[in-house]
Amino acid sequence: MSFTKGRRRLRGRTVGAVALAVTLVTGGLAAAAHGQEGTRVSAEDAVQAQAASLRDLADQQGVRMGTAVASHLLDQSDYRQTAATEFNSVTHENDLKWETVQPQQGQFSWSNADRVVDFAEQNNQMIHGHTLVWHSQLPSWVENGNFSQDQLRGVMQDHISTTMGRYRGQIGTWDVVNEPIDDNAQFRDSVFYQTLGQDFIAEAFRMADQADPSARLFINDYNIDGINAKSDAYYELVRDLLAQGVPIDGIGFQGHLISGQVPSDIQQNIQRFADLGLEVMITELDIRIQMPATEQKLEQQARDYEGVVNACYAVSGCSGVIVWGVTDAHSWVPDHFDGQGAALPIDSDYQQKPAYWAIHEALGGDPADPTDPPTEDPTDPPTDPPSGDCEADYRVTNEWNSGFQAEVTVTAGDSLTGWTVTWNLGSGESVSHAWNASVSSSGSAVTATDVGYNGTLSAGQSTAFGFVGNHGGSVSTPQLTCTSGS
Ligand code: 9MR
Repeated sequence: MSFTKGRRRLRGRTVGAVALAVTLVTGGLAAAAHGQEGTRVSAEDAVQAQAASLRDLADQQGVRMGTAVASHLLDQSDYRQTAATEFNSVTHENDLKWETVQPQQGQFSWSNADRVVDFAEQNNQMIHGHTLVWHSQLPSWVENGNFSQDQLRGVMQDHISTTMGRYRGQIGTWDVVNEPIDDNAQFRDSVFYQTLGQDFIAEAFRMADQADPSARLFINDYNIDGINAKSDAYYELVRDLLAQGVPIDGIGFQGHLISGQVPSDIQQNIQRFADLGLEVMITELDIRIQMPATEQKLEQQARDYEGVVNACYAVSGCSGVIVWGVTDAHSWVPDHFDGQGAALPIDSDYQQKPAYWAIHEALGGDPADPTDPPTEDPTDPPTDPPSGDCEADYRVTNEWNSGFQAEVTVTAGDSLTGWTVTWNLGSGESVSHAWNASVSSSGSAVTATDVGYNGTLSAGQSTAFGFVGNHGGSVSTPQLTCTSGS
């Protein structure tokens, strides 16, 4: 992925000034709901009213900019509007966890999880599924079930296949195993580890791959954002899993961070996992502050967000960032860390904070002067609608000994419901895993189609999918054909 770098002009801006500008931007997150329509608008602020949302910018760059949502808050219009406008991806904060989905053995309860999935579909958003096998928020019938090895395998199999099966084709990426290593860099002493040993991880991934072969499968944890003993343990673990042929596609760095203490080697750490051929995602980003939040602390937080987001977007194998909550009012942080809070880019009144603008700028936006055209990067996908049905732009984003990763950006000519991209593989090439598209091959001919949520595009709108492939010595540059319909 390549990014246009905007200029940072907001450094001297006061929080109050940012807040005023915010009210006027993009209908001001939830400005209409706050009855702000009558606010007087200065010339400078009127210009700012044209600033793009984070979602617009992320879509233009073909990256994920997501948020965690709670189904019960979707009743609130401010919340709904902001979740839909600012983010191109959602994650269930709690509604897809084992204790919610299968509180009693064999009794599945989908209403809360379905609400979030329906919301994402209505708003044409990606969904990152969180989570299948985790020691926490696990019902007692699993934790204290005294199951034999075979019984626990059966329990895992049933939970994974039923949950993933329900959302097959709707949820594109999944945290299959969450937090299996503890803070001492040892396997966590969960019921899964006690009963099945470390192989429970490989087994869970194989079960998930069977349940939905087109989903991208992640392992996910906190305190692995920088290079340390715990992330080293993950590095060894995933290298091992890959060597065994376990179908693991990615690793999530949760990114629950403290302002002023963000590890300086995040990019290097992302890079080493990407070099293994894995997709990396920052899955639960929040950067907490010791309260009260002062202007200075919020500026520090903005620099911290900028550092993390840029670290991800600088590495082609890092597909995006998900923040853990829509606004500070919905963050888990104040309930869990005494005296700390204000951890998200949007505050409790739906006003954008300096951190918001830092992300905005990292995504190529410049809220201080949105009329400035961004510096063109020749590798950026075209912005003019193509003349035919659609156009597909192919880019190799990573390459190693015998493998490579590529990204294809589909841009609609006229509005489309469904798309199909075809191309021919070069000699010795094959496709192993794909994401955000359903990919099949017959001989050297490859066909990729949308996966539902990314099939509807308006004229000029783009979406991206990717895949990891093998090559026989060099990577070819194919000619692609894009047609409407899937
Ligand atoms: O944000 C979630 C919070 O509402 C729950 O009380 C908590 C219970 O463990 O889980 C929080 O989400 C966690 C996520 O599922 C896994 N990574 C750490 C997150 C923050 O605790």
